[in-house]
Amino acid sequence: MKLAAAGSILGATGLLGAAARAQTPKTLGLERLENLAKSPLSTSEKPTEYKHVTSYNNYYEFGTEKEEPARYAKALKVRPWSVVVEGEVAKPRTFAIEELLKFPLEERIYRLRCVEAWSMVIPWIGIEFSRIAKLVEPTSKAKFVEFVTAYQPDTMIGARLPVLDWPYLEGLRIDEAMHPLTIMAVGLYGEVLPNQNGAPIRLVVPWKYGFKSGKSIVRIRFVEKQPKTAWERANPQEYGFYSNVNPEVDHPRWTQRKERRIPDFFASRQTVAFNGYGDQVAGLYAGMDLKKFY
Ligand SMILES: Nc1nc2c(c(=O)[nH]1)N[C@H]1C(S)=C(S)[C@@H](COP(=O)(O)O)O[C@H]1N2
Ligand SMILES: [Mo]
Repeated sequence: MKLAAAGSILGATGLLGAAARAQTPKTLGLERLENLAKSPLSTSEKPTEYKHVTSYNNYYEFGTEKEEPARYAKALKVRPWSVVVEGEVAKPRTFAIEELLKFPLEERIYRLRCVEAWSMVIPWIGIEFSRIAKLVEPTSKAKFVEFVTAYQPDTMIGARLPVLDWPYLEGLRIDEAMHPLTIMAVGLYGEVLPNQNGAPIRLVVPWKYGFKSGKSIVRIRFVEKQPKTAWERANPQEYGFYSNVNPEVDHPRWTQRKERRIPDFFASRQTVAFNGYGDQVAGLYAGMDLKKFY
C-alpha cells in the first residue's frame, strides 16, 4: 500500500513536471538577453513555437528551401560585427554589435506575414529603429532608408548562385523607418537571434510582407531617392517597394486573402490589411492608391 501511494505521488509530480516543461519553450540555449521591457505594442496572440520559428525560414543566401537556412546558416560569421550608419546624416557612425546590445531592449511580440501566404507570431527582442536614427541626426534630405544585409560568399552557399542581386537590399520611406513599430531585432524568445533568423541584427517591419525585414544588417544608409530593392530588381511585377500586407491585392500567382499560420496545414486565417497594424500605420499612406502597392 505504502509503496503504491509513494508511486502515485511520484507519478503526479512527474506529470506536473512535464506540464511545467511544456510551458517553457525549448530553445537552442543561445546567449540570453536580460532586462527586457514588455511593450504595449506586442500582440496577445500565442507565439509560434520556437522550433518552427527557427526551422521554417526564408534566408535565400543559405538556400531557397525552408529547412536550408537552419542547416547552412551555422556557417555565418557573426563576430566581429558592426553596422555602418551613413548617408544623409549629420553624424555618421559605426556601431559595434556589442554597443547595440547595450541599448534598452524590448520584447515585441509581432505577427509576421510572408508574401508566400504563411504567417507566424514571433516574440522578437529589439531596439526601436528611431533610437538608432536619432543618434546620427538625419538631415532634411533623408527621405528614405536603405538596409544592406551581409554578403559572405565564403559562408553563404545560396549566395553563390545568382538568385538575387546580392547583397540583399531593402528600403523604407523615412517615416516608415521612424515609426515606433519598426525595430532592429537582436533576439527572439529571450535569446540572441539564431543565425537562420538573421543574426546578429535584423530589421522587423510587422505591417509589411516579410521580405521587407532584411536579415543580418551591416549597413544603413539615409538617402534622398527611393532605393531599388533586391526583390524589385529581381521581379518588379511581383514585389514592389511598399509591399504593405494587403488582402485586397493578389500576388500575380496566388491570392493574398488568406494565410496559413505555421504549423497549420490549411490557410484558414483571413489576412488583415497592414497585417492588423492598420490603426497605427494606415495614416502613413493617406492619399496613396492602396490597390497599387506592388
Ligand atoms: N538577407 C535576407 N533577409 C531576408 C530574407 C532573405 O532571403 N535574405 N528573406 C525575407 C523573407 S521572404 C521573410 S518571410 C523573412 C523571414 O524571417 P524569419 O525566417 O526570421 O521568419 O525574412 C526576410 N529577410
Ligand atoms: Mo517572405
